[in-house]
Amino acid sequence: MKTILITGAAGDVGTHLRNELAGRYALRLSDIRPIKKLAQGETFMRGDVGRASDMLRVSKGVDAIVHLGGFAVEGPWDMILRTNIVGCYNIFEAARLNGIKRILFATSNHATGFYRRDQKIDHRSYPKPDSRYGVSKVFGEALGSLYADKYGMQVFMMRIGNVNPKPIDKRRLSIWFSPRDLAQLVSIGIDHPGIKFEIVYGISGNTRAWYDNSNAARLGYRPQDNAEMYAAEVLAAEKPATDMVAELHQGGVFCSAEAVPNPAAPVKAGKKGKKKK
Ligand code: 15L
Repeated sequence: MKTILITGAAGDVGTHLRNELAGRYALRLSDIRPIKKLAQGETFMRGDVGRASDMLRVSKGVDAIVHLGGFAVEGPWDMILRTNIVGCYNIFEAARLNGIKRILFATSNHATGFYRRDQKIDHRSYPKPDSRYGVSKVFGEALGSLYADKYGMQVFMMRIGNVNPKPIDKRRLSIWFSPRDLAQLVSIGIDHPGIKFEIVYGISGNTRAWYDNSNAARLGYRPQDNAEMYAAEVLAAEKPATDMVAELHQGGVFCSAEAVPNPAAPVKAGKKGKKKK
């Protein structure tokens, strides 16, 4: 059984992935936050992506790395710089020094978020980041390309939409990524024998997708879910648009805001609305 390191494993995507991949791989989980409850086949090693020595230590001896660690939304530059840019460098460099060939990187729909919603893009589309966060994901894609070409690493770039049990609003009907489709795509990234450097979109088989995901299909990806089955319910709850920059572009509010709340973050006590997860 392969041993897979998941960085940022305490986060939302990491938590879904752990559940879905249980029993298929031995999972080494790493995060700056503690993970106390471990399932069978899981081990935990605390690590800060911003510290090169931590990344060297946590990645030793694994077969592949799924790098989810870092800041998950738009936020302050010093935070993005340390966790997403320096952090991304640290994990690629640790992989190279430890002789780990295969690395999967959670890039994002926000690497291309300034494409308009009436445009269809694919894995060859030029990046159009919508935020400092999006820029950090483009940096990760460029770094992965360098490590593939220069050091022969096998690099799998997933431009992830929104991982959630259900799509949460109109924009997410286009970019929803169900947990089981996430697991399928990640397994392709880990096990496909022919990966050199690939970019794929991390979305389910959504009718309203803005992406031509034929590169993922070529590698065997067959999504089982489609956000359309939730469309009536989601659209009925949708509030009229007020931010036209957000409304026109694929990245939504990342295109207009200086900080974006994490849609998966727990709602604080006393605040209106329900916890999303
Ligand atoms: C992302 O890249 C974020 O990590 C996630 O929290 C969501 O905001 C998602 O994009 C999205 O666009 O919904």
